[in-house]
Formats: sequence, C-alpha cells, structure tokens
Amino acid sequence: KYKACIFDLDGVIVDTAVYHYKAWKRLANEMGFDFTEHQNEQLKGVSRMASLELILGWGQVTGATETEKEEMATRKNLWYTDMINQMTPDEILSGAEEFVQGCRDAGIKTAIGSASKNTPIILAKLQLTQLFDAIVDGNSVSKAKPNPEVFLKGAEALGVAPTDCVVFEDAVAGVEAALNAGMKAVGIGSPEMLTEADVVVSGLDKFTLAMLEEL
Ligand code: G16
Ligand code: MG
Repeated sequence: KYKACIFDLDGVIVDTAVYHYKAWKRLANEMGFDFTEHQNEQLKGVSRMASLELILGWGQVTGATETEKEEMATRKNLWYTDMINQMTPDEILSGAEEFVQGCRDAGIKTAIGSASKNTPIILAKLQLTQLFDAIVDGNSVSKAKPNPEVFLKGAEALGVAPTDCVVFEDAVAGVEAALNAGMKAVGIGSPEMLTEADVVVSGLDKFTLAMLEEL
C-alpha cells in the first residue's frame, strides 16, 4: 500500500557518524577542548553549521566571526572528506542494500533524504547511487530537520503523495521531520530514544516488506 520509502543516509544506510566525530573532535582539540561520544549523539542529523554552533558552545568558544566559523567548518569538512573518500561498499550497514533493492523489486519507489552535503560522494563510494530514484540532500534543502522540507521534496521528486511515503530515520529530529511531513516513520536505533516513531528496529536487517504493510 505504501508507494515510496525515503531513507536517511547517516545512521540508516551507512555509519558516517564515526568520521564526523573524528573530524569535529580534531577541530575541538585544535582549539584546546574536547567532547564526548555521548555529546556527539546530539550532532546526528544536524546540519554542518548547526553542529559547529553546538560544539563551540560546549567549548565555551565565544566571539568567532561568521568568516571564522565558515573557515572552521571548511577545515572540518576537508578532514571528513579525506576519510569518506576511503570508504568502500563493505561499510554499507547490514541489510540496507537488500531492503532497498527489495522495495524496488516490489515496485516501491526509493529516495535518500539526508542533511549531508556530502551525500553524492558517499553514495558513489558505496556504489549505491543507482539504487535510489531520487536524492534530496543538504545541497538542495535550506530548512533543517525537524522541518519536513527534505522529505516533502523527496516525495515530490518521486511524484508520490506524502501520505504514501515511509521514512527510515535514526535521529529524533529526523523522525519528527517525517511526521511533520505527514509520513510514517520507522526509527532505526533504540525505542527509548526514538519514542515518536511508528515502529523502531535496530537496523534495516531487522525490517521486512511485510512489516511495511502493517504500518
Ligand atoms: C548527516 C549527519 C550529521 C551531519 C549532517 C551534515 O545527516 O547525521 O551529523 O552534520 O549530515 O553533513 P555534511 O557536513 O556532510 O553536510 P543525515 O541527515 O544523513 O543523518
Ligand atoms: Mg541520520
């Protein structure tokens, strides 16, 4: 009954959070402070500049100009892209490729809905670009999750009504964005965190087309 599945990238298809963490940590360390992996959880699904603001807050760094902030974000992104350029299809999360292919085989359209401006390069490295009928990412949206823009644009690109879409998300803000779009939300992660999702599984290896029909 659902006509499209829209997938978040980081945390659903691949775990790039570890690389984001390493690069942000390096930036923080160069400024003389550190932050924990637990704090890093708060950066999931959050845009690059909003992530930087949170990190500067943790380090009590005040007074940086917009130009300096742009320079910091660019520096972090260079370290980050150095790491993601080394990625291989081995890093695709368990069951992700199989589930997306299963959707396609069942006539369900597929899209990526990510906050990341690096989405095209990540999908290319994973050799997954062709698996998606539409790709909406940080290069084409201006309003961050929980604003529904990214998923509404995905539905529009697929030519499917929002109510016919199911979103797969690992971030709280992403689940909210899906619900704000009038879509169903499958949480990828822990039920304690993703309390608003219609159903939560630990990964796409634990989700089936039969479960999709029951949403
Ligand atoms: C991802 C990550 C975020 C990251 C954001 C922007 O979102 O979860 O941590 O800050 O993309 O990434 P970039 O700096 O590459 O533009 P998503 O929506 O794929 O989970
Ligand atoms: Mg995510």
